[in-house]
Amino acid sequence: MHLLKVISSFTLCFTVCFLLSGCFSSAKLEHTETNIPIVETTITETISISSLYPSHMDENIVIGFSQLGSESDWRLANTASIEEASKEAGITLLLENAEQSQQSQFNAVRSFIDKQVDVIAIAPVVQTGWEDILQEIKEAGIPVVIIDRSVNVEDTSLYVTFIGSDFYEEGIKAGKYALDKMRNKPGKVQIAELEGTVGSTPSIDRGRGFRDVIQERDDMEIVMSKPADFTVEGGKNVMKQFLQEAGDQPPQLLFSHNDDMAIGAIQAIEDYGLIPGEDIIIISVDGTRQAFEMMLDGKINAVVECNPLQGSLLMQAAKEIMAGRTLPKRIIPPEDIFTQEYAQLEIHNRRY
Ligand code: GYE
Repeated sequence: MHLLKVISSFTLCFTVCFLLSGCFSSAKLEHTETNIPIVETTITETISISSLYPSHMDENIVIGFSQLGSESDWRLANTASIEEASKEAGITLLLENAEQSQQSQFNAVRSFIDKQVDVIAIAPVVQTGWEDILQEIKEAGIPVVIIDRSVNVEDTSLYVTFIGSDFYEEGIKAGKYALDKMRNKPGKVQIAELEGTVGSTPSIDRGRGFRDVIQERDDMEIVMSKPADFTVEGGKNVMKQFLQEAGDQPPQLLFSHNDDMAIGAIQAIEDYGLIPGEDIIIISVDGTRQAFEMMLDGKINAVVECNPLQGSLLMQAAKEIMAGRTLPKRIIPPEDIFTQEYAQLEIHNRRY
C-alpha cells in the first residue's frame, strides 16, 4: 500500500519518463521536491520487467544494498541519501558495507539471496568479475540495480538498470577546463594525476575522458600518475611522492579524480612550500562542500560535479520494477562544473 502513499508529482514525472522510454532516445525531467533537480535518462536499451519478474505491487518492498565502502565524503553522502530515501519511500533497506572488498560484496549479495529480498542493488567497487554472482542472482529470480559505478558484463540482461554518472564526460569536462586554463601558458605543461581505486569505473573513465581532451595540445603531458584510493590520506602521500620525485620542477597542474584526494594533495603541496591553486592549478571531481570551501580559499581552481544523491532514483527504480514497469537501461543524473568564480554563489546549495 505504501506505493500509493508515495505517489507524488516526481513519481508521476519519473513514471512517465520510464513509460516513454521505449519511444524516445533520451529524456530530461524536472522536479523540485528533492534536490536532484533533473533526471536525465540515456536510454540505450529498455527492458520490460513484467516479462521477467512477477508484480509485487501491494507488498512491502525489501532492497538488499551492497555499498562498496566509506572512503570519501561522496560515499558518505551516497549512503546517507539511500538510507534517507528508503525511509521516505517506506522501503526496507538491508545495507551491507563491503569496505572496498569485492569478495565482501559477493558475500553480502549471497546473504540477500538467502533472505529473498525483492531487489538487489550493488555499488560495485571494481567493474570486472561480476558475471558469476549476477548469474546466481538471476537464477534466484531477483532483479538487480547497479548503482554509482558500473559493471563490465557482456550479458547486460544480468541487471535491470544502471543508475550512475557519466564518468567519461566528467573527465572531458576536467580536460576542457585544463586546456582553457593553460591556454596562455607558453611551453610544456606538466600534469600530475591522482587516480582513484584501481579497476573502478570512475577512475578508468575520468582518466580516459581527460586524456582524450588534453591530447589536443602536444606540449601538455601527464608526467606522473598514480592511484591514491579516493582517500585524503592517499592523496597526501602520493602527492608528497610526486613532489619529491619532481624536485625543483613540480607539475603545473594536478588532476585529482576526487575531492578527498585533492584535499590531501593540498596539504602535501603546502608542506612542500608551494601555493595550491597558484603554483599548481588543481582540478578535482565530486563537488563536496569542503572542496567548495577550498575553491573559495583559492586552493582548488575547478571542481567537476558528481552527484551522490541517488537515493530517490534507486527507490523509484525499485518501485517501478516491483510494479512490473519498463525501465531505461541507463539513468544518468545531470552534472555541472564549478570554477572559483561561481563557488561563492553555489556553496549554499551544496548538500554534501
Ligand atoms: O567520485 C569518489 C568515491 O564512485 C563516483 O567514488 C564514485 C566515486 C567518487 O569514492 O569520491
